[in-house]
Amino acid sequence: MSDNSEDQKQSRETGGLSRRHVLGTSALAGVVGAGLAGGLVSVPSAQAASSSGPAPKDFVPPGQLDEYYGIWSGGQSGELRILGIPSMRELVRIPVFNTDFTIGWGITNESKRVLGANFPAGGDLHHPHMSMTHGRYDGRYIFVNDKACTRVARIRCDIMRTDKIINIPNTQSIHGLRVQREPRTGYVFCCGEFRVPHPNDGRDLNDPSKYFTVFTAIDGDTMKVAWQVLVDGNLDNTDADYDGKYVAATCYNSEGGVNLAGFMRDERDWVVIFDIKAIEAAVRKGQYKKIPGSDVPVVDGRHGSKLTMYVPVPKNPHGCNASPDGKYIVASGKLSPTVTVMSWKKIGEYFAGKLKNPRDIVVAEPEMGLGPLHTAFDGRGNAYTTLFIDSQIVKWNVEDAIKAYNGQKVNYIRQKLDVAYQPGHNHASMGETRDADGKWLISLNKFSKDRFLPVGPLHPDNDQLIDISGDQMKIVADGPVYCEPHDCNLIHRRVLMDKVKRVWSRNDPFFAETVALAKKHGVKLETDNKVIRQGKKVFVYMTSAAPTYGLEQFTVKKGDEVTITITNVDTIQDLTHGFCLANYGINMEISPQQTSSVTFIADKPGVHWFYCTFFCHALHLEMRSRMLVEA
Ligand code: K7E
Ligand code: CUA
Ligand code: CA
Repeated sequence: MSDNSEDQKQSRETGGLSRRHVLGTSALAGVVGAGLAGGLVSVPSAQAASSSGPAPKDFVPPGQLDEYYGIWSGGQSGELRILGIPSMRELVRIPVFNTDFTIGWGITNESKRVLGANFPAGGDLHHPHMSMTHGRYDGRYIFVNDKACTRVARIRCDIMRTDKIINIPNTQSIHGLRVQREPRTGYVFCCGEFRVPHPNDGRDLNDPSKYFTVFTAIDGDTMKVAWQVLVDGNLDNTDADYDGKYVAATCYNSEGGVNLAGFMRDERDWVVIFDIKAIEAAVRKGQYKKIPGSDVPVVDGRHGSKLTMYVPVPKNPHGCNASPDGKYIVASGKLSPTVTVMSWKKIGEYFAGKLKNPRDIVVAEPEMGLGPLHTAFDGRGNAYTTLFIDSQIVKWNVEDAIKAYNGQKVNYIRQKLDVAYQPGHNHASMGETRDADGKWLISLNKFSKDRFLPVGPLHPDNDQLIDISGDQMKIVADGPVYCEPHDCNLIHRRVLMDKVKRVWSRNDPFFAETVALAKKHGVKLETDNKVIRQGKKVFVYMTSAAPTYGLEQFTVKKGDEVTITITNVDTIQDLTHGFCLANYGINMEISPQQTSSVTFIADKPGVHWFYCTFFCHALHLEMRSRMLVEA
């Protein structure tokens, strides 16, 4: 349905606005200008760039800060990444389900307490979402899912560290994850994607009639499962309303299939909608079961239940996105060229018994193009849907789509923009909140093909920055990223900047257990440098202050269980020390005012230097001491 000349016009526009091109032009102009003025030819400064024509919209001059935090899924890396937007510069990586040698995630005792003792090797992180209060980001937490190992984690925004990870029972593979918007988060909703028997202990292997999955609500404050809902079919993506009443999820396997043909058999699947208040009431009244092996209330939300409704929608829907005006929930069709627009108000009427047919809540089903996956919103009544197969983003108007559904002759499509290539999620700045500001859109493209220098058969993804502030979408920049970010949030810096700590506070709960153990040992972490032996257990306490550790050496015996606890007594921000123990595979970060600890068996006798791994001082290389292990 895209008009050819329109497409050509757009590709002309996007071609003319590539980042390389614009930067190249202004750099050249800067050089020419300097030459004409008789000055030295130098690297063009920010001023030179802006005085020689308009700076590209994503240009953030040296020393200036980005306007948005980009909270990026790290995909198969299991980590979360934070970018500055619009510059697309990566600021930090936050290990979540993965191990990380830079900060010692998976190595330090503090991280192991979060990960659990026998944590799996990695995770597949798809969906990061910040906690909200009254439909607005509140800067407390970011919640993320692990599709690989059926887990959900919470990241504390003040220190940007993972502080809780939990396993979700009675399902396999958590995919969709969203937060309760009203009154606050509150619940973290997550979708169990794979159906398996429960208990999954080998007794019912190849009897799919015994397979099922559940929808889960986690209490975001305690990180305990509050309740689960047994559903028909499976669950893919989810999103909640702005009133705290309902939450919806797409299902692509209504068939209960166990292979591709099975997942695709029927022409329709469904969106399942959960009545939060009714579920809470059922749990209060004890109308639930517990599934052997877990201790969480599971209510029955299968067909016929009053707690849920099943809305038939075209084949294998995927993305599930609530509009920031609080009115609609949009399911993207994937194998159907349509998206289905549903009204939260009508959902309320259905649950109140005023509407009989679940399809009565559908207010529009506009055609988009091939492979609609996810939809974003600009807060001005427009929606932006990715088309995976067409490699496009469609801008469309929601109210016009509703008019067209009601038989009026209106064109709801505003623009189709080619992206490079095969987009999955997109995300608009503040677009999943009441503060949707319609400035930037990110298209998270799965394929980059020829857009970057070749780096081997594994290509980076290509995340494109799109200016949506005007009538027409305009691509401003390409951003290569290590695959595979599925999703991101664009969060205005006003939400976070003042909440993020620059230096640890000494009473941070992140290392409180370590501090409590030191207290039991009678150790004052900020001043004491000593070794305490309890049988075969040895506790080594020391400070770090650039450029020395508090101990020049300590001695243990082969086979001892050694716990090294280091407190960085430096107070200057950015003055991080490290602790790397040679030939023991141990490294950890100790940032200003932080206490970090690690426990290991001293199984290799001899001299082992430990050294600082963060360049903290002119004498940083000299910041090293010895562990002597007696044979
Ligand atoms: Cu569409 Cu995991 Cu959000 Cu990937 S999911 S794209
Ligand atoms: Cu301390 Cu380098
Ligand atoms: Ca299906």
